[in-house]
Amino acid sequence: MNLTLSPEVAEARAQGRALVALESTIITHGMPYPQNLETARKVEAQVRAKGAVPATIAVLNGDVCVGLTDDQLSELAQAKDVMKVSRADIAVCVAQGATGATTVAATMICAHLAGISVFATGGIGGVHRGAEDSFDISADLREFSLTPVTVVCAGAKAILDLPKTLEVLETLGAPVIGYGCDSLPAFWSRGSDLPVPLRADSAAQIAAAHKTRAAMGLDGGQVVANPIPVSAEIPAAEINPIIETALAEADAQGIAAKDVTPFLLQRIFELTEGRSLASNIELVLNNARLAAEIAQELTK
Ligand code: PSU
Repeated sequence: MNLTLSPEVAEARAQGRALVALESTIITHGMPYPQNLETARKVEAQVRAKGAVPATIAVLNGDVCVGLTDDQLSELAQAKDVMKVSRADIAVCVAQGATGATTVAATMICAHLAGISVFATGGIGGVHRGAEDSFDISADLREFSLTPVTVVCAGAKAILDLPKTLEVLETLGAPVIGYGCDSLPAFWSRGSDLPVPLRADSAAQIAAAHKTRAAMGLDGGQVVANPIPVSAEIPAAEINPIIETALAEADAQGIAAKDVTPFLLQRIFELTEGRSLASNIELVLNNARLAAEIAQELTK
C-alpha cells in the first residue's frame, strides 16, 4: 500500500504542526462541478487562514493520497465514475489501482494512517429513513467506534432518521458533542427537536476529551456537531417538505445503497434552486474553522 503525503502535509507533519483532514466524496458525489472545486479550495484556504494545514484525502490510481495538489483536486472534481469508497471498498480500490473518493469512514481510516486526528466535513452519514426495511445504515457510524479521529460536522444530514442515528451512535459508544448548542444540529438547520447528548463550548474542551479517550484506552473517535451559521441556515419548516419530496422520488425510482445520499443532495439542490448548496458550502467552511482550532489545541 502506498501512502503518499503531499509536500505540504509531509512538512507539516515533520514540524508537528496542526493538520486537518478533509474528505473527497463531498467533492465527487456531494456537490456539482464547478462549485465542488471552488468549495474544496475555499475549505483548504480556511484551514490555512486559521493556522493549520489541510490534508484532502482520496485514493488516486491506487495511492492513498493525504494532501492533494491543486491539479489533483481539479482533476478529481471533474472526473466521472469515481468510486465512492468506504471501509468496505477501500482496500479493493487500492489493490486494483483504482481512483476512489473517500467517505467520512474511509477518510477517518486514511487520516489515522497518516497520524491526523481531526477532520472536517459537512454532514456525517447515518441511519436512513425506512432503515427498518432497507437496513441502510451508513458505515460512517461504525467508524466512530473504531478509529480515533474527531470529526467536525454540522450534525447528520437531515435526509436521515436523526433519532435512530443518535441511538446507533450511542450503542456504538461514540460521543456526539454539540458545539455551543443543546439541540442536535440538522445540517441545513441550526437545531432540531432532539437534544444533543453532550456539549462543549470551546475547541480546548473538545481536544481535551479527544486526549482523554486515548488516555482511557477507549477506541474510536468523536462526532462534533457544529450548528450552521445563522445567516446560511434553511429553517426546518422550509427544508423538511423538500426533503420529503426528494425521499418520495428516491423511493419511486428505486434508488438504493450508496446512491441514496448523492441522489437526495442533488434533488434537494434542484428543488431549492441552489439554496441547499449555498448552505452546504457555508456549513463546511464553518466546520473547517472549528476543526483547525481543535487541531491546534491538540498540538499543545
Ligand atoms: N457531507 C456533505 N456532503 C456529502 C458528504 C458529507 O456535506 O456528500 C458525504 C460523506 O462522504 C459521507 C457520505 O460519508 O456523504 C455519506 O454517504 P452514505 O449515506 O452513503 O454513507
